[in-house]
Amino acid sequence: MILSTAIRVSEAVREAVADGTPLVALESTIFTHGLPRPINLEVALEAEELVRSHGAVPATIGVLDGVPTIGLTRDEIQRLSAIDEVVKVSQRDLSIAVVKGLSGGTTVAATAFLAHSARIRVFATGGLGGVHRGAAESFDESADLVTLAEIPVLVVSAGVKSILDIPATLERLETLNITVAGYRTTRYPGFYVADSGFTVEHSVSSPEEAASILRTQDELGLCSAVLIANPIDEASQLAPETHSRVLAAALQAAESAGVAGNATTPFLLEYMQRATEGESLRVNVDVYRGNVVLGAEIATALSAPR
Ligand code: PSU
Ligand code: MN
Repeated sequence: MILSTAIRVSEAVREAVADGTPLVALESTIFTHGLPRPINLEVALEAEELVRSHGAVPATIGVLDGVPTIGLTRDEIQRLSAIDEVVKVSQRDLSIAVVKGLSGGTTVAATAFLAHSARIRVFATGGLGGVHRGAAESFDESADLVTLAEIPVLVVSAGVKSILDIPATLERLETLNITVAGYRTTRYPGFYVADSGFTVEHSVSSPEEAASILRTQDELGLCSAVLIANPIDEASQLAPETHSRVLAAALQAAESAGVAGNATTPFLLEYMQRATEGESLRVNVDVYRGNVVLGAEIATALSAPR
């Protein structure tokens, strides 16, 4: 494993990589910025448990006191989840966080980058960053997309949140050569809802098939990510009418408040939580659980002898 001395890899993760034990990377922005306290910590720890109970080793990734860490311990996750000055660390922020000794939640971009540096192949998250509405003028597009164009990791997500411009995000995924497949569907998921109203061309039918696609990317010498878009069960989704109504209000509120840049995603998420009296939060957590389980299944399939 070629790793910079600036990066710390836990013993558990080192061993799992060396032994070929299935590993699933988990991001930390989801619990530093995406979810409110105290549920943020509960969800972060539960995600690790879900990975374990599905036969894989979790590697929660974040930056603690200026140290990018792959495989945060339970205590470290707890600390990171409770720091008031915690920053949101995307890939470009990593070096600054190290130099300044900051603690931060790593975004999908930074997490994918760090996971890859430790040879972790599978990463489960809730929703990806994408193209924001109005991006044609604001240029606000998540660095997640750019990073995934050049990091060969398999990411399980429930698509992107409908707070973003979904069709524009799908176009950018295509431009950036990021492989996308729906899990048992060609309807692209809308995070809170099973169907965003947009489609993808391909679907995969099993964890084994998803794992085969990643292996084949390697064999072909492709180095972009594989995105598996895993929809929430229709029975657990946010009611589509509620979803459209609250979404419109959240977008309006962000515009009136003049929210911009990387504060936009946390603002809209918090607004949706308040406006649905926690229902969007329940769905958010359910979506994440589903992705973590599928991530563990894919990691297991990837480690199985062929
Ligand atoms: N989408 C969610 N919840 C989140 C995020 C996205 O549903 O917490 C976080 C992820 O960590 C993602 C980041 O990588 O926001 C994207 O932020 P930005 O658009 O500033 O790149
Ligand atoms: Mn942005």
